[in-house]
Amino acid sequence: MDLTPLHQPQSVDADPQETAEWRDAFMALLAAQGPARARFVLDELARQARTARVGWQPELATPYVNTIAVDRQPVFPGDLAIEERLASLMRWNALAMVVRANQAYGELGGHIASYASAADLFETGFNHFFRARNDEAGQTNLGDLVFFQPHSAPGVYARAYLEGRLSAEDLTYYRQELTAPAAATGSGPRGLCSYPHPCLMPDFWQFPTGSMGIGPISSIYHARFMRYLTHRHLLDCSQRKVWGVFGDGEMDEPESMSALTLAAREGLDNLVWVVNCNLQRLDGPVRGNGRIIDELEMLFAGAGWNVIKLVWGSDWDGLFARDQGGALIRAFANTVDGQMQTFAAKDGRFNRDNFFGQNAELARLAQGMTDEQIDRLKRGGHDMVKIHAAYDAACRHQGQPTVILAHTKKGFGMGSAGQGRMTTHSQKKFDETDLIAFRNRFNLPMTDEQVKNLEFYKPADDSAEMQYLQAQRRRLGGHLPRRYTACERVAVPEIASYAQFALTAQDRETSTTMAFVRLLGNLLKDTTLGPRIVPIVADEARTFGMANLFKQIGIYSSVGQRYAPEDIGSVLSYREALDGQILEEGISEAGAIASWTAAATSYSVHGLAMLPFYIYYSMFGFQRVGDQIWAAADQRARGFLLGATSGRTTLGGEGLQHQDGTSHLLAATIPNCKAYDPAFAGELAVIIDHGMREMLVEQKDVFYYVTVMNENYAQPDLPAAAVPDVIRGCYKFASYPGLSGDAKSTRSSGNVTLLGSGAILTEVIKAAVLLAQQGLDVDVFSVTSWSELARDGAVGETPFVAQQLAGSKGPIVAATDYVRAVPESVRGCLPSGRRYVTMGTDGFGRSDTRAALRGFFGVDAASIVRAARSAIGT
Ligand SMILES: Cc1ncc(C[n+]2csc(CCOP(=O)(O)OP(=O)(O)O)c2C)c(N)n1
Repeated sequence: MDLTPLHQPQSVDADPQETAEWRDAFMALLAAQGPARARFVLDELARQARTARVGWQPELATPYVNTIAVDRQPVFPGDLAIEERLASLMRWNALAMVVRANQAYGELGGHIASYASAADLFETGFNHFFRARNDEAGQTNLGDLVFFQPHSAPGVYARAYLEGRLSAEDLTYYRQELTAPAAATGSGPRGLCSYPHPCLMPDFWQFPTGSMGIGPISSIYHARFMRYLTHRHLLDCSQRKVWGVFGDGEMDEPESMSALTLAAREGLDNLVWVVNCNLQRLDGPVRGNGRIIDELEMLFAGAGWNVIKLVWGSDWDGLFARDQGGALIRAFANTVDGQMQTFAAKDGRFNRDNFFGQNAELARLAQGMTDEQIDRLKRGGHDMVKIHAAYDAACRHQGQPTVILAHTKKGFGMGSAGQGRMTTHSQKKFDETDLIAFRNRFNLPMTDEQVKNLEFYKPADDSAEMQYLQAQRRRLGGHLPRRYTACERVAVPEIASYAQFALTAQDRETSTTMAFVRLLGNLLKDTTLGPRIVPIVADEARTFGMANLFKQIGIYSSVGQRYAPEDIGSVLSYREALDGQILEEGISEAGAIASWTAAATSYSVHGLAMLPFYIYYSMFGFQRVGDQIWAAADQRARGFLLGATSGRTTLGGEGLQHQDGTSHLLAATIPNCKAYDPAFAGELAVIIDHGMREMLVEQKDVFYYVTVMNENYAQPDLPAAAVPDVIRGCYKFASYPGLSGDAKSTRSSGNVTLLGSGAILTEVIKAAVLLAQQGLDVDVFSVTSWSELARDGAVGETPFVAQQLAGSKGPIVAATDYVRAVPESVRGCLPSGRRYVTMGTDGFGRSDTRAALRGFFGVDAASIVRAARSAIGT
């Protein structure tokens, strides 16, 4: 469907005389009675039209002009001239940083054009709106959350340089994080990471945005999580805002779009997006043959957002005022973005001939303007007065999130070197003429020599500019971005108080999923820890037997429950509440993981440690939203991911798309993710307990991925001695001495060592019994974490797994419900000289019974017996 009104057929005016009468009547009404009455009458007419079914729909797109009329603009509260001079300096320092890095090492990359388009959008925020966390006078004001467009990072560094937070030397190590002296010695200039990465600059960046789309969705769920904290009386976030500056090309990402309706439904008026509509992405125009601003306006308005179009700068005000006949609006309605980009790339003369030259009315408007003036006509996103008006309106708007669609030029001010050019995204080389032109364009107080040497420029501390810069930030609470980590420890109850049922399970039959749910229910009752727990589901709570939690702790809803649930009389009835604790995200894994990230980083973003448990179909985790998990890892998340119904053969019936055999492989690639595949409830309890202590008490930046299964089987007691080994990844489960056919003889006919994890450990145990019956001595080890064993093996002198297996004998056979690469990951860590055979579930899943699937993939007891016999050569 083409959304641009440009392509809608123009209806023919059959009776201009009559049309004029209607128009005059409406204008008279507006003049006499004002806009409120005018809106009422329009609504009434619309109602009539609907009743009569005339088939009329109002256009969602408004004309290509500013939403905020000139007479509604507040007075600009700052010193415009100083702010413009400061912005020019940031532009220069950002440019110099990138060009210098690339002069030294051409491979380093970096971007200039994006920040060139976004500088005024950033600067107006920094000077007037973005509030920093402030801990002065014994009071903590936690400030706003700001998401920065990633490839505009040089601009944020450039500001931090003027603010005195980064040195000129630091800037010279942009994109040289390893070469910078601080990397080797811990002091001196530090390297600046390419994009916002809290992992790499943990005192600076708060939110990773480098992968397009993740910043936008994350910002929505952070804003929603602030509401959750407020409504649950954990932390008052009611005065704080979430700002996000994103690209217009970035809006094409499914993640950018997928939570728009959630933001509107939740009435997130604490959220402001600024979409930098420079009309270009990397390769070319975002919508060459349409208009991205119109398209986004319709999309956001349809989703329920407050939309502010910020299209033209102040120097257009006079033109619009003189344009009584509406020639400009008509001309814009016929100008597609590809053409608008060409206008950006060309000079004033070209624009006079080709834009204003389209007809006599337009030409008249441009009369009296020099080519230079035409060239300097600003788009809205480059005019701080207009930007301020838009931000101010966004801050005051209530009941809806706001998006500001800011029209800019990509590579603004880069002249012939890049402004509006198709190739500008990656432009990072400037010759001397271009540099001098840039200096002149922005009136930089620098000599030719300084410019050619790409010197960074910083005015004296006592200059009016620097005084102003610092004063504005002081007023807003201090500098940002800045990342904090201080938060109070949360006490974790003794394991026996909540997990004794799992530690001494006495062979009762249950699944690890059920054990997890019971464990979670118990933890929720702890008066200290319980309120900090955030259970998260993506419409699978019933699948995992969690429906009892609906009643117990409620599902969070910002409006409570406005209906009587069908099952109101049931003890498990569906209960939504303002202070509900469960985040039920519906069928959006992207939303649920964004929600998890917000909770998992609350310790840093809000100074309040929360503990999220997101439980999901394991196949729809790393495989589906792996990049978001990677970003959460970058943001140093602390929390639990529970991959339920995991294992390619343990989840019978569901088939290829649902059966997960790879999540442990993917989890192992994330450095701060500890992944476990426990077989038994006792192991699970020990793992969760240890994880909670690492995250909440020791405050380590780790998160846990734990797989849980839906297969019921006998749950043995966990011996206390095994506890530390469960955490390290492997413990001896049992020995099965070979049984001779002759009762008097105890001589074994060989040895074999079996390793297993998750539900497949039960097959391994069955195989051990069979092998023992055949006269073999068998040792069985439960591997709780292949990746922890492999990591230990990569650094330790004698790998832990080798120590564990030292007392065992014979070939080693390992089986899991995951691809063979998972157990293969420890091959290099095993005791030397032992044969190692791995069995796994490579290939596509199938729908059938567990038994059939395990036979098919060769991970059932019979297959393990065969593999063991073949390994020992019998
Ligand atoms: C998921 C993802 N895909 C691709 C990229 C590579 N990339 C970086 S910037 C960019 C273009 C961005 O265009 P836009 O959002 O319009 O921002 P602009 O630079 O034009 O302001 C692309 C494709 C990325 N960073 N993330």
